[in-house]
Amino acid sequence: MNAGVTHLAHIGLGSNLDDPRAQVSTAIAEIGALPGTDIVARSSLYSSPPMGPQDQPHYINAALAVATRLSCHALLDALQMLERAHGRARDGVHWGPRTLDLDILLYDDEQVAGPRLHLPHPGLKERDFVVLPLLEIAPTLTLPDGESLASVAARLAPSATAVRLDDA
Ligand code: A4P
Ligand code: MG
Repeated sequence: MNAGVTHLAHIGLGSNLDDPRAQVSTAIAEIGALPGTDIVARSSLYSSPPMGPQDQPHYINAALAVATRLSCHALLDALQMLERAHGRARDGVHWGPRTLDLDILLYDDEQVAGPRLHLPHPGLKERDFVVLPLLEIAPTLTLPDGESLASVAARLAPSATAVRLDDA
């Protein structure tokens, strides 16, 4: 970690077990308390039907922008520690239910394809429950491949199922 450099990271949050709204709201506060990390923007909460196995509850999703001095791998370590603290059990069900899922969507303009970390997050452009909260907090964002987030959102719009919760 270079203590002098601040990075802009976007984080996607998801939960569909054990009071998902509380899981996501608590996680936002916890991310803001990570060392060298400040929340720049947080989206509303969104509700969406599950992608993957359908025999699981709807999800609550949200997106955060943070300014952080953590490296992308240190940030991943910290987010996985928070997932575990929220009782996240990795039981092997692909896209199965979870108390808390924290994904690094973007980290500056980094493009990484390592064993533990892919940047941008590989599912970003296909998931309305990621793109819509992200667009709310970063309407003018351009992805590292040069495509605007607004254009991704427009492409997803006809089949989008995520709904912004007005009271969140
Ligand atoms: N990993 C690689 N890149 C990243 C990154 N950018 N951010 C690695 C975070 N982790 C990253 O993730 C598996 C591994 O991905 C990690 O060990 C990390 O090193 P995981 O969280 O353990 O497993 P997973 O989440 O079950 O797998 P996957 O494929 O990442 O699932 P997703 O993409 O997180 O999707 N439906 C709705 N409506 N809303 C949701 O939020 N989420 C999922 C899970 C399924 N269906 C959903 C939702
Ligand atoms: Mg994940």
